[in-house]
Amino acid sequence: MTDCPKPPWKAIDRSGCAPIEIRTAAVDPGSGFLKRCDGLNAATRLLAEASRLSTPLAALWLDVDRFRQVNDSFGHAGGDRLIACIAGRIRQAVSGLGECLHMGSDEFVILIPDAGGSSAEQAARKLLLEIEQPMAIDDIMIRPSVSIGIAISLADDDPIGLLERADRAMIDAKRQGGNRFVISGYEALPGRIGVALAREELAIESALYSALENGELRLNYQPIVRPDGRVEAVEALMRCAAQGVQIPPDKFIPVAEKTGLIVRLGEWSLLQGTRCAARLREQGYTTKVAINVSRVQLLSPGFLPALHGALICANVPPELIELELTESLVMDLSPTVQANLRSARQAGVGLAIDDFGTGYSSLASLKDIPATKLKFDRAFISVLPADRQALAIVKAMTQLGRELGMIVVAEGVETHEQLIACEVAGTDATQGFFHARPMSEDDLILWMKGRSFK
Ligand code: G
Ligand code: G
Ligand code: MN
Repeated sequence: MTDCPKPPWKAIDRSGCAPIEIRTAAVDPGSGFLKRCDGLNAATRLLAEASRLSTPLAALWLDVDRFRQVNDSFGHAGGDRLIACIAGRIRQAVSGLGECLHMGSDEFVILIPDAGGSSAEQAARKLLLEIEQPMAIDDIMIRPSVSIGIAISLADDDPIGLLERADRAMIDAKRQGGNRFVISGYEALPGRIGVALAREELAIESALYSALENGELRLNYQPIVRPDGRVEAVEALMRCAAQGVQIPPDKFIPVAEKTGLIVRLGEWSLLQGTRCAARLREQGYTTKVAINVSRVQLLSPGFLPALHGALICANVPPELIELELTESLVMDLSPTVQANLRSARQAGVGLAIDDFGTGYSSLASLKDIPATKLKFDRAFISVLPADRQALAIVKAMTQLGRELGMIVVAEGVETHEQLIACEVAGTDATQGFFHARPMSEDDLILWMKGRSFK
């Protein structure tokens, strides 16, 4: 490490700190991966060679997706095992092709001589396939993945510039959800607006962490009411305050989904929501609690244990819990998502398709999900009763839901006329500001007590 050229390394270290020491325990001792600064030497050497032979040198920058989540969930020993396993898989995928460097923590660089764009893409595809095989940590199967940035050397390139471009492309791959590669030059380069948005997202991410730690998350509940006045269910809606200032859910949910934090937030809402169902039950109400879940949560190997854990902790029958699945989730049913949904349903938990009618391919997916409830998007309701076409669609969707044996709910009912229109169309229940706005758990109990039905 004595000849490690510090200033250039600092330039590509996003944390701005001194280069991270390689934790040798994290690296497969047999991997033969080069150390961080030896890596720069290798890049310098290979680039000089490439320039002499007039052949391109490809740099692939890999960063493990959701590594922080693995560390948080399984501790550093679990994180180290993941890194060692991924190092082994990288070696397997690129053996003989080039040199591999462990940049420290969860980052790797692979240098492939005489490789242009298509060879580098081929290597990246192979890496993604190899790395995403399931692996077990503490009896839980996880599917690791990486984000890859690719840069191909240019004439008169310098090693730092090459690696920086690969690193930037990797960040773009991560922004697009990870488990993919981006070739430098094709990334959506953040302009000034992009930078401002990125900063806002970082601020929201940091606020979410502190809200989790400081108890600044809340669930509010909005009733879903049957025509006879009975409360069929309440929908749990997450609220987040950072030092007293509310962040709207349409801002923080997408950031939480992008960063993987939604998994922790989702586990928290499962725990809170089931506890609220238990409290309602103690008060004599058999009202269901509907909890929103994102696709990212359903892809997480910890989803079912979290659901079962929440049910056990709260001691509520699974029939009192419903999972609300947004249509974007429903449109993209991977085998993992489907298996998790089926297991939840088999355990007795209800499944509601949320915001129905606003996306694509929703009809096809209806038959693939064992859903128990269909919720129309409020776009159809807000134009009632005047819009005859919307009314006809609401009637047809109600009939469809009924025939599939689902409870049919209209969302976003704000006026008495809209309520009547929905009831004429035959919906089983309605939700919206007309009945009540989302409210705190204590307010919900008071609101329920003020009604004549149990
Ligand atoms: O009140 P409203 O603005 O709360 O909610 C906006 C959107 O945020 C909802 O449509 C819902 O999909 C999403 N949302 C609210 N709470 C949660 C939650 O606990 N988990 C997830 N995944 N999404 C939520
Ligand atoms: O999860 P879902 O997409 O269904 O989220 C419900 C959202 O709809 C929440 O943001 C909630 O605050 C909002 N909402 C609930 N009732 C009404 C309503 O009557 N009108 C409008 N405009 N929004 C509503
Ligand atoms: Mn919802």
